[in-house]
Amino acid sequence: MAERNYNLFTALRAGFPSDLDAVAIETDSGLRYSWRDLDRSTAMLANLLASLGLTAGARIAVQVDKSVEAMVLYLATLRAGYVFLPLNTAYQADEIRYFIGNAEPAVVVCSAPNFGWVSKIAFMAGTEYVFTLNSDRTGSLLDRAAHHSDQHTVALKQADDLAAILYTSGTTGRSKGAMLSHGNLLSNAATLKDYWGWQPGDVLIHTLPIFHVHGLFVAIHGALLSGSKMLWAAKFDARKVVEWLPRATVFMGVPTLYVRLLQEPGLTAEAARSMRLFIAGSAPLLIDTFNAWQTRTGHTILERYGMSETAMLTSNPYRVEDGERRGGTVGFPLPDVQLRVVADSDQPLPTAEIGGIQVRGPNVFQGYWRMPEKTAEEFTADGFFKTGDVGQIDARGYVHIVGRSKDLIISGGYNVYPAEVEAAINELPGVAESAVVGIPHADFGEVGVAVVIAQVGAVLDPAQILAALKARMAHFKVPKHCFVVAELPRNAMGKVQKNMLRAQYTKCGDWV
Ligand code: MLC
Ligand code: AMP
Repeated sequence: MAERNYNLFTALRAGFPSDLDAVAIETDSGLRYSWRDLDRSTAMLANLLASLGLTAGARIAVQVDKSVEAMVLYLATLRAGYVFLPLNTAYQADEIRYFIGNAEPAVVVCSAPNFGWVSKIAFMAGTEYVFTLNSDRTGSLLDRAAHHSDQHTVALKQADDLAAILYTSGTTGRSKGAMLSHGNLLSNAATLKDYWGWQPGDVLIHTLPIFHVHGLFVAIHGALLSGSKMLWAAKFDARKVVEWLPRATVFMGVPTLYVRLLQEPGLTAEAARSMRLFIAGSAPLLIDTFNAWQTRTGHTILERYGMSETAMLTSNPYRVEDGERRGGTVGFPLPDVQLRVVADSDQPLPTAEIGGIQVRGPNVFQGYWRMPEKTAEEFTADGFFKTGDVGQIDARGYVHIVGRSKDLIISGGYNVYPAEVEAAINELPGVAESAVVGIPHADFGEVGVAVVIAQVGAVLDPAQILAALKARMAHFKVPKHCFVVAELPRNAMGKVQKNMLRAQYTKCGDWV
């Protein structure tokens, strides 16, 4: 009997419709891709990767603008059996140097304008190949792939072979690479396909970036696994989404996208008539947004909860028979996910009590790349992963997220780790100490505010501090406001009391 191939690509390919000439993707720049185009272009790129003589488990690191070709590169990496490592396009040289140094990718793909500095970093780190890929379908990657066959036999993979590494920051120290296997991703995609009722004929509006779980896995796997068409935007544009709504059935986004869509006068029940599902996640969806959406469109947003290490964990029900879709909750644990709320001792807590959220299931990652001690710390003796989120399960079984034990700001769906920003501020000349806290923000949900103490005799300019940060780190991590103060509030142990800072500066979210 032929050995079963657990390669995720095999499952995604099996979802393609029988009519390969049907349109699979339509872009905001007027391009159309058929299912056959996707099949052939993934084969050509997979053949290119296979021709490079890479070792098993080789990482393909990719920092490129969103395009269908970038998605094809992800699929081709799966198909060829290598490990995909997507990187946020906002990352600057220091950040990229760390990721490439840590992951040691055999191949790096970047945009042509960044080739100079990215290739320098990559070659210094021992990367063998650096290709370019631009959002207008140019670059050395596609030039090279053009010489390869459009037939390719999918690489044989076991369920626990790695498919992707997603870097996620830590509360202390540098980012950790979450290792996700073909089995992790496939089990989650299959569960969501069923739970959210994905079907051929669905049309997904895809506007999220494709370097994180939400846009890369949840959205793309959902559409491909069910042979559904995508309306593909290189960047989120509220007006474009409203224009597309009458042709679509599914939309997914971080809460900021819903907030921005609500500002569009064209968002009406009539415009959303063909839609069957609006999904939100990656950050808390405010109940006001949930209610306003229901009033304006007649649709109830389905909120779900997940993370890089686990893909999706919980979801509000899609089908009426599964229960009511409730705002302010992230719904029930997905069918194959075990979720518990525990005390500090890791002992499960009774209903409605607040504690740490721990999870176990086929979707939970394989560990942090080359960090066995860190991995061991994040799992309990009985195999549950400690999410770092704090929540409760109510009497009806709905999970509520009430906070985080990790010092983390989620801004417009991007994670910002105060420790990383504080370390960068503290390195600036004249800075004695700093604290970064998250405050509410109407558009991004939450934004960072930096509170800084100068060294004795030094004079600091808040605007210069922010400018210095923008020169060295992804801009979404840079606090939206900075204050230079004489002292920070501390507790008896001398620890900075971030909750007091948050309370003190919370109002400035209104004017940043
Ligand atoms: C952009 N900026 C941000 C920001 N996005 N600042 C804070 N937080 C953000 N999320 C900065 C820009 O660098 C710019 O600064 C300024 O804000 C204005 O930018 P903009 O034009 O308004 O931003 P825009 O390009 O429209 O981007 C906003 C956005 C984007 C919401 C569309 O952030 C986005 O696509 N977010 C989605 C992130 C996502 O996919 N998360 C999923 C993670 S997966 P300057 O200084 O440069 O002018 C996950 C697991 C799970 O969490 O459960 O899903
Ligand atoms: P990331 O590390 O980027 O994958 O971010 C994962 C984190 O996003 C989770 O640990 C949660 O803190 C948060 N998150 C994801 N979905 C939700 C949600 N629906 N509500 C609140 N927080 C969420």
